[in-house]
Amino acid sequence: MEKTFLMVKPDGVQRGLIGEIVKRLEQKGFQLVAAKLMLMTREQAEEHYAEHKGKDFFEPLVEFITSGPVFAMVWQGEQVIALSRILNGKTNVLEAAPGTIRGDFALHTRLNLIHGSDSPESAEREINHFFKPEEILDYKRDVSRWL
Ligand code: RTP
Ligand code: MG
Repeated sequence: MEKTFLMVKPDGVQRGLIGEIVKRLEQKGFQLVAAKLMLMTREQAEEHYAEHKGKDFFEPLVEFITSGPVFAMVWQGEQVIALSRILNGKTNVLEAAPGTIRGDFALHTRLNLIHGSDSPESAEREINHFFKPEEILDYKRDVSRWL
């Protein structure tokens, strides 16, 4: 089953949107397999966003992402990498459609609430960057057992 790395950014944590974002991913049908609230170090942030090094938004981005706790998660499901990015919405605030997390809640292209891996290679790298293998759980969801 495909896995991806998703992270509520510091603005989402501060605005109390962790629950709203997790709810949307659960409702879509994805399964949460790891999660933790953490502070990203500058080194972690620079490595996480290495592809953007040299761009004008790199330094403000690193400042923003290290400014407070983030909620790091691993989700699994069919095509979760591409489908979760559709739930997140477009990066450009002017293109993020209503109904998406960014479209419904974000006012800014940088302060855009959520990160999602953009390819299978990024997902593997980012999951390994933020989680130890033993922090990622392998379990079956069976709602009928609990009702
Ligand atoms: P993410 O990596 O956070 O999931 O977002 P993304 O793929 O949609 O966007 P990406 O191009 O990877 O950019 C990473 C993050 O940098 C900030 N950004 N600011 N022009 C700007 O000011 C600008 N462009 C990008 C956003 O926080 C974006 O999510
Ligand atoms: Mg990206």
